[in-house]
Amino acid sequence: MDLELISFKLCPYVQRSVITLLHKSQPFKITHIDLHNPPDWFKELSPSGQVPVLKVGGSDVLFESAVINEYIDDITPPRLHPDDPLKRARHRAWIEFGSSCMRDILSIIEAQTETAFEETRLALMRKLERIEPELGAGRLFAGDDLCLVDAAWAPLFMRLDILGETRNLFEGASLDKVCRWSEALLALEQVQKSVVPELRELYHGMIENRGGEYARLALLPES
Ligand SMILES: N[C@@H](CCC(=O)N[C@@H](CS)C(=O)NCC(=O)O)C(=O)O
Repeated sequence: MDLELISFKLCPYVQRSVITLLHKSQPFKITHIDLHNPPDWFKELSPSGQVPVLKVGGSDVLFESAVINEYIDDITPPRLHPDDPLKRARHRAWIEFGSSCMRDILSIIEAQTETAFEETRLALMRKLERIEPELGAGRLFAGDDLCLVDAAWAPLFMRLDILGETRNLFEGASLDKVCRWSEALLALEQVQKSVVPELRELYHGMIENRGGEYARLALLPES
């Protein structure tokens, strides 16, 4: 199957699909675009104007990371989604929840005051506390084998890890299992290889451009 993933180097949603493709050892081509100045062919291709987009067989087009990941999973057995319909629905729900946590990270980065920063940080911590009891004794979300929830959450943990280098975002939160899950995910080869080598620098650049309190306190040199 001829697969081409249209990407923006910083995009965590694209990264979800890259993790799944790498995990499945499925060959694919990746084409990075500049989302701030998207080429005309991309505007034609993507109904939402967003990445990821997956071109299949040169002509068919898929969009939305959760849908793309399910398609990749469907065509490359064995499945990473549970067979049981109720369990599968619950996994889909936690993937959606992961997307909402990803948006919370943007709110943290964009917070313009220390109070807003703290409010947005705590809002995300409260959400992570909701997934904590879902985690069992295994290393990953549903045991020791990777599932699509893992692929969806690893990009979020990678960004929290970078942000955490200069400010402890987990302060005051009871998230032992979430932290263990994050560590296990970030140690996986398919996760480490799912981003460009310069991701950290690009991410810092993006944070500085947003000009929030986090950038002022954690990244910019004191004047
Ligand atoms: N719900 C989408 C979200 C994708 C998304 O937000 N992509 C961002 C880049 S990380 C994007 O393309 N933004 C450009 C825009 O919204 O115009 C998914 O899961 O695929």
